[in-house]
Amino acid sequence: MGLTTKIVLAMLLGIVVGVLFNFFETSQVLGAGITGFINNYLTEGLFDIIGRIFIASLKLMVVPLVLVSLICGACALSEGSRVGVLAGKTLALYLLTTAAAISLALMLALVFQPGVGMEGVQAAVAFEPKPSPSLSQVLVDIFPSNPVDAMAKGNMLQIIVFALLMGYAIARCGEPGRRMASFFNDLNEVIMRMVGVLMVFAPYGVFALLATKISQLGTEAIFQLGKYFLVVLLALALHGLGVYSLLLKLFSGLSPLELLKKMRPAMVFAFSTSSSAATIPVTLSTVEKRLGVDNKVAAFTVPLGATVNMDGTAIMQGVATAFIAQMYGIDIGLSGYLTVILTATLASIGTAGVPGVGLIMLAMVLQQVGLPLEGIAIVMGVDRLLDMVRTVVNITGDSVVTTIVAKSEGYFSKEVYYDGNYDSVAS
Ligand code: DAS
Repeated sequence: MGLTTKIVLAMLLGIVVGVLFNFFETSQVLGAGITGFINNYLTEGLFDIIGRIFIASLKLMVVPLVLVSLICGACALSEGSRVGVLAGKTLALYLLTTAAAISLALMLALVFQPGVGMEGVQAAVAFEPKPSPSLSQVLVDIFPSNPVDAMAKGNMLQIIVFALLMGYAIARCGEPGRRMASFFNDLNEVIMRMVGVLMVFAPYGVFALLATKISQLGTEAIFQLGKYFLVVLLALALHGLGVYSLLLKLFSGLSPLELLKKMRPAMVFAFSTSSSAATIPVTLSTVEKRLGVDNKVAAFTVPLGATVNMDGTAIMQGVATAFIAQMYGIDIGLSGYLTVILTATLASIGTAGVPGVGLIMLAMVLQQVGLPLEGIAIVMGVDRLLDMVRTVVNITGDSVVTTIVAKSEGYFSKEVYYDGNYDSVAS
């Protein structure tokens, strides 16, 4: 049985076990003793430990992989004259898809009115808004003042900037540059092999993470906020399956179904970890080895996308903003919704792809249009499961744009894309 099949089966088993544990917890059908054992020794014990080790093992590889593969990619691309065009296309498509995502979300929320009649809903938990950075600070923060600090903190945008600069310099450094390029290409092979070694443990990590997360979901909150929950899911499905398929067909002529089938391992990782950043090693390996995208492009577009391209998150922000406005009976008007689209699109640039970052960005959006931040405390109750689903949309969007840009720039293999190889996640 291939690794992808094992990962998908582990996901399904984790969900089933999580739902069962959730049922035991809420119904107490097994009695306090057994339920307590399950909580203490499994979901908050063994499974929690395995899940946290699994995420740590993924994060372990993110910085070295992004740094080295991007230095290799930037060095190789710098020999050509299309670096600027490639970067421009990538950024334009990322911003365009994010703006489209939040516009779709706002339209659906205005049609289905999930917040109307919700005036009496109480907050599930208190939400302490964290100070959100100003736009100018976000732009300044993109440039590292200390590359070691950037790597230590996993500041993806700063690592990308440093790697692009180093790769560009290596390409213009004669014999020393050729030696360095050879070294980094060899090191990239080793790091990809390390990712492959860690992938062996993936099924256990995916199972443990999902069994824990699903068992701890507040199902009562999902019923109370059912309409909000369903509108977000509908928008995520329409964008993830409709908009991306349309873009892929229009801009590359490639089969959307093939991409979705081959992206399964990365989607399962995104769903299990709720972190685009932690999923970078799998997204990178998948688009290169299964979609036929050249490392020169993927090494730039995938880490960049994990940081600046969060269509799923933008969708949640669009629906949540309309939901909160409706719940409090505040009409922010067309200008308010246009401000939401602009703010959410720009807000996604400066925030890392980690669990729950969407709510922090939502605070920025609500502040911009004068809506009460207390509304976040309401939607937080169902945000955990929505975070898992929207992270899948986030990385899928990264992969679609990566494929479109790679094909348009000639750094793409159609044979690999259609080769029917559904199993080499990271070899
Ligand atoms: N979990 C975030 C990500 O990694 C998305 C979010 O919080 O909305 O993409």
